[in-house]
Amino acid sequence: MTNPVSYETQGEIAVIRIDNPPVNAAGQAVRAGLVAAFDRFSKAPQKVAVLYGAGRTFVAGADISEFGKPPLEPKLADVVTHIEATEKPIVCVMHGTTLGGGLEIALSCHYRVMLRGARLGLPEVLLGILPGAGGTQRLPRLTGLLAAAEIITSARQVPAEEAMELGIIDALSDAEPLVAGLNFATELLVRGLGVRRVGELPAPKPDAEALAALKAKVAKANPGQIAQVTALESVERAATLPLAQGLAEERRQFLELHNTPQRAALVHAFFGERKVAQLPELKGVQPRKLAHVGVIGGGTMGGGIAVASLLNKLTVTLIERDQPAADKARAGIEKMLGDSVKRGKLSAGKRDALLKDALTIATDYAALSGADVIIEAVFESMDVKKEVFANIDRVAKPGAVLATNTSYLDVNEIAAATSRPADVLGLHFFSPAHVMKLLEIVEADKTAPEVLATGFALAKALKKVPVRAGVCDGFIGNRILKTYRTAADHMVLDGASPFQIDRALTGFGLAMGPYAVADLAGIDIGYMTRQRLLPSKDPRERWGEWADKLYELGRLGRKTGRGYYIYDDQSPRGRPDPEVDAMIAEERARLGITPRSFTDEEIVERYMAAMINESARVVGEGIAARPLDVDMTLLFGYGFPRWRGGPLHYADETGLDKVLATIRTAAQEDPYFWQPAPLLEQLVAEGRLFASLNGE
Ligand code: T1G
Repeated sequence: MTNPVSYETQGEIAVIRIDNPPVNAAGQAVRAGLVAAFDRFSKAPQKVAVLYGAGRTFVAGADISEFGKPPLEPKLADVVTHIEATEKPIVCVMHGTTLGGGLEIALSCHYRVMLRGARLGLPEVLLGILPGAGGTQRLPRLTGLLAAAEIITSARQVPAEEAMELGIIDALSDAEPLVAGLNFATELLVRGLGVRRVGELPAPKPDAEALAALKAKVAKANPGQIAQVTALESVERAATLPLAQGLAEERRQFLELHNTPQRAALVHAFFGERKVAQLPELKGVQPRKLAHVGVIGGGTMGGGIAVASLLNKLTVTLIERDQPAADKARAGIEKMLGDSVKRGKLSAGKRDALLKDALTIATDYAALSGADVIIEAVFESMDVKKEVFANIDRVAKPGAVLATNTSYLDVNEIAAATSRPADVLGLHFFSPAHVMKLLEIVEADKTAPEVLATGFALAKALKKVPVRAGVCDGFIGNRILKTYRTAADHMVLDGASPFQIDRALTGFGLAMGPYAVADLAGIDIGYMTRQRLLPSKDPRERWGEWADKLYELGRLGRKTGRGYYIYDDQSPRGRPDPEVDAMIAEERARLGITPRSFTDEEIVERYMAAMINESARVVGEGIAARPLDVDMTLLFGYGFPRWRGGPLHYADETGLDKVLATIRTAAQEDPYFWQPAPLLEQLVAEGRLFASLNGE
């Protein structure tokens, strides 16, 4: 392998360049290369060294793909100590995103120049670890404890100008990285300045009160996670321990965190988030042109899709059925864009320009003739969708991609309503469509590869996390949701309360429990699903009717102030309702069920077993291409905690035999619902993990 760290000289200046695309990650070869380069510099006649990165960024961190594997020498922690100890001055140039170990390398250099527009940060906590190469000890020596603790626990990327104000860098530059470095080095030579080690700066002042307040805030914002608070405590020690001891403690805790399931889950999420967009079968397939999006239906979903498109530089033509509906749709879009302005994400001028130049709202399908992709977001009814697609077929230009935003209907049947089923696919957005990251891209039987690739290209343009799904009722996410929600309903029938279930699951880390989610989405949605599935219901299926009664009573959730919970001034986020308990008790009596108690652990175990089992079916049937596709679906669309990696990563972590045992135990009470997924049984029999199906 060629050495990614090169060494050249320009007169009295040594130029050390890291060239390890795409992001100059500090893998083993870079680390070894840095040690060799600085050893060479120490012995060379050059008086000052410039360290910079080739390509789009200085080092964006340690090489995450080395995590969880046997450590390779030299360790970054030792490399930075080695760099800092150099007896001649070193200038580091930071461009792009200097993150994690990259910033730690920069902090071990004696001077730092940063390009305007560049950013820096220590995002390690997002991977379940803390900065392990001096970040928690050196950064506070430059910024003070509180600023360093805030940067590290928030993982945010600090803009160059702010880095300058905080004293993290010595100069800002508008030049190219190498030129910026050479200019600064020349100045050092002229002024005769020598080494200036961050590690030798006085320790930052203790700030117990402010840090305690920050710690409480951080713990509250990251429930269940350990890295943030551990990192903060490490920063705190910079005030009390000498550098060497502080570094040793940091290292100890880094290794501890590195060995946790949280770290493994977060690294799985990091790579999963990127891998979902890379379907092996789409390698080399060119997407079609994508500049003009047509949207049919200007309700919440259609409006959200239009806003997402507008915010990402696409032109939008939206169709509504008549002028009043078109006016309403425009008002909805204006409001959503207005909210972006309020949140500081969009300037008022830009909003006005988008509304004037990039958005057309029409009532005639003919206006769609120029659209590259047409997304239907009308009422969820097969007859309505078929009619809409027949209309689209008449006006869409040849080669336009035709998409349905259905959340469960058969995309094959919809495609058959057109003369060009190869151009049709599902694009299942999640509400609100301009906010939620997940996009299920549904491949129907006849969808052409370049049409699927266009779906992925659209997701990229909209900055969404795309997951390919096959056709079935509910695709990946809603199909799995229906199953785990059913498991929860069964536990309620058997003796748990909705409140206990939600509490147990939020304790596990879910953003919300299933009943709080149902109240938010509207109880009518679950009701409609049950009504739709009623005709195909198996006689062996357990079916509690109490939830339907809520619907019949007009208790539709938050929007009516009552659902599973009561929402009012006293409890804006909901409180349990004795009336609901009474309805459940009545239902149990009707069914002859003697309620039993459930522990929170048992609730989590069963709920997760149901989720994992259905996920295994979804993978086994090819509805999801890989286990990681299911994991990312749940992470980005269903509030599953990132630090648990997704249901199938969690299953691997828990032990598949244990999950299967839970299913078999539950099957003794209800053999119909708890049928083990063949794929789960197979993996257990072969002693393999879901991860073995994720590919390279
Ligand atoms: N290691 C390995 N691969 C990485 C990587 C990294 N640090 N960062 C990015 N990649 C890969 C990524 O998988 C993708 O690959 C390609 O680069 C482009 O990334 C001791 C232990 C830098 C802001 O957490 O935040 O230092 O999918 O698509 O949108 O204390 O990547 O093309 O095959 O995301 O332009 C701390 C993580 C590490 C930074 C660029 N650093 N990376 O975003 O491109 S821990 C991080 C990012 C550490 C020390 C500790 C972003 C980015 P592929 P991309 P992008």
